[in-house]
Amino acid sequence: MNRVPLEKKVLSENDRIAAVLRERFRQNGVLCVNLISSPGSGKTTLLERTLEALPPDARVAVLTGDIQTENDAARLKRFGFPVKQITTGGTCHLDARMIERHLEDWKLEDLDILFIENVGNLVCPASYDLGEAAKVVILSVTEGEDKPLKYPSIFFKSEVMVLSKTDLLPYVPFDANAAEENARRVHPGMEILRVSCLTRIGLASWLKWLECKRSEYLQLKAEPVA
Ligand SMILES: Nc1nc2c(ncn2[C@@H]2O[C@H](COP(=O)(O)OP(=O)(O)OP(=O)(O)O)[C@@H](O)[C@H]2O)c(=O)[nH]1
Ligand SMILES: [Mg+2]
Repeated sequence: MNRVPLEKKVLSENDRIAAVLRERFRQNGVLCVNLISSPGSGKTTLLERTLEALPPDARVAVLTGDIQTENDAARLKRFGFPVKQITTGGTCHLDARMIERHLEDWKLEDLDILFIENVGNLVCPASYDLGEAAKVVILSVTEGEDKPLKYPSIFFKSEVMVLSKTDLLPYVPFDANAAEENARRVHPGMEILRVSCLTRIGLASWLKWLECKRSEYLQLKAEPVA
């Protein structure tokens, strides 16, 4: 019996579309950030605090993915920026085709930053390039310090880890230093930001990271492609 290497084919098709998206983002100077975490780690809340902190004329948009419901889009639309929900209907990750389709009626030249909130899952989203400039992994303090060791791929591929819900540290048996050590065992030198969206402590470091990333991205854009 001949076996069809379907997974490989699907992934390479995804990579092809992601490469086209990455080039479109580059040409239009759009920093695309892909937020990934387990369900409920605080992706939407971090985006709420981020959108709230931006000036009303900021050129940002959000695509937010979930298996079901438009709940996250409804939460994020309140800030007045363009937001679209991607409902996957069962698929546990976003893929590049979904991003391409949901960008159809947005003009990329009108944007500086595109946030993508992936479906809550630490496994599958790691395998799907969406054309983003950076993946950001969020680990909340209620999840256990060992998660970077158990799900290394996403911690290895993410540029930064946001350790979220740090306001809960006094109430949970979670060793934040051990979690950070584990993340850096998987990804040496990884940048880690401790953030509480409740108290807003650490939020400034996240906003600063975004600002620096955007400047760095624009500098790269200005350099000729080798
Ligand atoms: N204490 C505390 N709770 C938080 C914080 N950030 C988020 N939460 C709560 O965590 C819960 C889940 O937050 P969401 O932002 O919906 O998480 P999510 O990652 O977007 O969830 P999915 O999209 O379903 O994967 C909500 O009840 C939030 O209020 C935080 O910094 N501190
Ligand atoms: Mg969410």
